[in-house]
Amino acid sequence: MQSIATHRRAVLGAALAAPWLGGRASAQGITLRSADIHPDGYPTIEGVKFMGRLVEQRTNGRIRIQVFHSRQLGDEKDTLEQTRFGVIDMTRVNTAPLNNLVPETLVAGLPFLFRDTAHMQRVMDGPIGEDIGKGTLSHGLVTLCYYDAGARSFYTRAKPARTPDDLKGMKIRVQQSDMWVAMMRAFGANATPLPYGEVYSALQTGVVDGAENNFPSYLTARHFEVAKHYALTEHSLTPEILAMSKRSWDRLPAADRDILKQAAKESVPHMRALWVKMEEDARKQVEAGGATVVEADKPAFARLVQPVYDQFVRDAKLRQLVDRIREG
Ligand code: GTR
Repeated sequence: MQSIATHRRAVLGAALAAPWLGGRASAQGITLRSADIHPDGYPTIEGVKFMGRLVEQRTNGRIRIQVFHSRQLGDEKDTLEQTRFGVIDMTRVNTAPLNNLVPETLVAGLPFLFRDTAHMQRVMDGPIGEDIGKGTLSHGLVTLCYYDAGARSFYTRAKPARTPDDLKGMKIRVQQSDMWVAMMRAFGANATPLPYGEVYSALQTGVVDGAENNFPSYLTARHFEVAKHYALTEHSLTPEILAMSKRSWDRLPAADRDILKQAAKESVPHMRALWVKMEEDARKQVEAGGATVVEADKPAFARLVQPVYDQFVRDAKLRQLVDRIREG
């Protein structure tokens, strides 16, 4: 067993010798830097902070996690790149910005695949989630755990998207993923992929006619101020991923990796409890703030998604994942 002091010296030496290493090592220990686009207090941020407290306790303060919220380190595509190359150590992103790089991740966002939240959680917490997560490894990322992101629904400026007909010809902002672009096409809309940080002004100026997201994001990004019609299409239950840089991971001893992995796992129920509460609160707040929430014809949307599956679930690996999810 390596002593802590030896480990510290090794880490410190490595950090000095390799400036690309994200983890800041000092005589006091290692600080892992973690990125998120959401504001402080958002359940994903609180999940990672909770994980950080566990890690700090279990390593006697030797390893800490510092969370950079509110896009301080950039939008999700940027923080993913930085994490892959070890400039930062961890990032919490949605599955969508990983889709083009790691096709397994697109499965988790497929429209109307998960039957409900319990199904999504069971799948992502079990062997299927693990298999999806393995796909990130060869791209420099270790998937630590999945967090909830609720159901995504459409919100629009002029009128609610109750049916696919309402969406016809509308420009809808989507995340930067080819699968999400195809999903909009299947629903009859025109997709405009944009980073999250640009959505508010795109909605405000009419560059797009609408977007889609869960209630907590609709609230905290203030999109409800500029696109007031929220229709409960609930077309995707795509979860969030907490990923660590493989470069940072590889230089930690196995015992520390176990501590990180276990703490990430334990942060999931904490995050989920906060999420449930925030979903309810956010809905109330956007309604109080002038947004209207209406029911949508979900079966009419669900009937249109086959082309997305035909285009993206082609090879045997992805087909198997989808089949296992459906059976699960
Ligand atoms: C949120 C999600 C973010 C990001 C954002 C978006 O629900 O938490 O990670 O994916 O949506 O639409 O860009």
